[in-house]
Amino acid sequence: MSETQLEQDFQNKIDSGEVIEPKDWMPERYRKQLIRMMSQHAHSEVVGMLPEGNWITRAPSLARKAILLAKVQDEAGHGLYIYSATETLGIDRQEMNNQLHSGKAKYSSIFNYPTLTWADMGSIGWLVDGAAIVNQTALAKCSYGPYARAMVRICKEENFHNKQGYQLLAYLMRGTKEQQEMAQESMNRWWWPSLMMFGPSDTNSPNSGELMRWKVKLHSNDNLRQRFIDRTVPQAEAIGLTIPDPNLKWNETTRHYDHSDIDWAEFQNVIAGNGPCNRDRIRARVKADSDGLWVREAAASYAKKHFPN
Ligand code: BYC
Repeated sequence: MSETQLEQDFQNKIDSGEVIEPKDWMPERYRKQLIRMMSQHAHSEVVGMLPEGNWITRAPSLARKAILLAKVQDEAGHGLYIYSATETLGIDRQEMNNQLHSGKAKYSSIFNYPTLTWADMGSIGWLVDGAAIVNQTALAKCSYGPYARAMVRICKEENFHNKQGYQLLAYLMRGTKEQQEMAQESMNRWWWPSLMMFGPSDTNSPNSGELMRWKVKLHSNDNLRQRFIDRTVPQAEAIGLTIPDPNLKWNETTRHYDHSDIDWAEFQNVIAGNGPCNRDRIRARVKADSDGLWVREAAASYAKKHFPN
């Protein structure tokens, strides 16, 4: 069968809603796009452990510490599911890590911001995991089976993350004046970077057209961002937090919130490697990789000896 015919059949499968599995024929470009996007996602989960891990030893109570520990461990698990799902496309984990360390592969811009106060644990759970849920609920219906299935479980866990973050902030908002100010100050810092998680605006998103044609992405970046804003504003109001956007306003005609423009120069700067924590994050991951080398070598040697085939 000719390449053109194979591509046509592939597109027909996608159009009729069939799921693509690892052994199915797929265009090389589909494979490459998935590897790019899924490895970026897996790296985000693992790098995302760093800003929250920073607060485990400083959690204000045993219960908060147990919750934070469980959340950070969940993120490690998410990274592992997605790395495994990405390996079904013919790339191995070490190669993905090498791409992260060399800067070839990205990870979410959001994790290049520092966690300065305890309230940031609330903002990450509520806003960052909240944004991730909106994005990942759509990805759970994407055309690539292993990715879609990983998303189903991940979304369940992200819901717990989201709720614990919101509850943490709600608790601070019922507390002292200082606690309320800490929560608001944290919200002020995390709101705009959370909106940037959805990627550039639709008119400036080079990968969206292809990914939507292949139903990897089911909704555009702006569409998902708007969904996140619409569901988050009433939650902020309910606990007395103010969204740091003077132009935020409910629009009766569109039935969505209008908002100010996003500072895309800041976004581009962060994804180019110049955010507040980019260098620290990569340094931490390179160190973890080299510190863990002896474990990987020992495991490989054990496997070779005991399971030669
Ligand atoms: N950060 O054409 P576009 C979590 C890049 S972690 C960095 O729109 P696409 C959590 C993009 O890669 C959840 N880079 O791209 C963990 C592309 O550059 P390259 C993370 C970004 O792929 C721990 C260029 O900009 N979720 O939940 O169509 C604790 C042009 O963009 C970003 C995922 O990774 C960004 N924000 O759409 C708590 C979801 N945005 O690669 C929570 C999976 C764009 O060509 N990924 N870029 O050099 C996606 O859904 C899509 O890849 C994106 C971007 C919507 C992010």
